[in-house]
This record gives sequence, structure tokens and C-alpha cells, in this order.
Amino acid sequence: MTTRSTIRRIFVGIAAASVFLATVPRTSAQARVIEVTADSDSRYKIAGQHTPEITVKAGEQILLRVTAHRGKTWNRDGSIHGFTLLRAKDRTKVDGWDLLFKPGAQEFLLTVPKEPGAYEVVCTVICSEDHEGMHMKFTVLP
Ligand SMILES: [Cu+2]
Repeated sequence: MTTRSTIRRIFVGIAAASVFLATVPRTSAQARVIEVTADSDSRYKIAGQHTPEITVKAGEQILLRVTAHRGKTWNRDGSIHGFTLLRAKDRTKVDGWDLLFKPGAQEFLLTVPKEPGAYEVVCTVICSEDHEGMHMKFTVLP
């Protein structure tokens, strides 16, 4: 094998690897799945929990699997509920965690903030007169 053909093979190999990486689905197998219903009564619901609450580990990847049902009102763009993560201490938004839901099932691959502590999820769509009550605790463990 000549040097030139070796180099060419390496190049083709790298190109093939890049294509492979680009087409790997973003739903990582390691991501923990968290299922939430954003319901028509302007409440988040999690199966098996009386008061819904999410507890995760700092920096971990989660797959948020949402089923959303329309309340009484919704946004012009068709979003029926929101899901925005705020730091509890100062109510500032966490980057990348400002989600809007459409009716039905949808998934979001998200990375938990690196800073452990208390957070809160709030709905950002005026989904009914009970919209203000649409929030839940979100705890990030070290
Ligand atoms: Cu809502």
C-alpha cells in the first residue's frame, strides 16, 4: 500500500465518521426520561406524584417527554403551555430551558444546570384563569 492510498483511506474514514456522528439521533440512550403532562386544568402532572416535582442531578442530560392538553386560552403561535426554568433565589431564567408546548406529545433533550439548588418551573402561556398556579418545584442535586 502506498502512502498516498493510506492517507486517502484515513481521509475517507474520517469523512465517514463525521457523517455518522451528524446522523446519530439526539435522543441519547443515557438521558433519563422524565414524563410530564401539561394539562387542560393549568397544572403540570407527573404520574405517581400528588404534587409534581422534578429532582435531577447537576449537569445530567434528561429527555423531557411532554403530553400537553389545551386549556381555555393559548398563544397565537399555537403554544398552549410553557415550561420555563427559573432559579428560585432570584427568579432568573436558565438558558435553554424556555420551552413552549403544542398540543399532544413532544420531547426535549435538555442538560440540567451545573449549579445545584432550588429551581422552579413556570408556565409562560396564559392558559386559563388558573395559569398563575401552573408551576412546580425543580431540585438540582450535586
Ligand atoms: Cu399553562
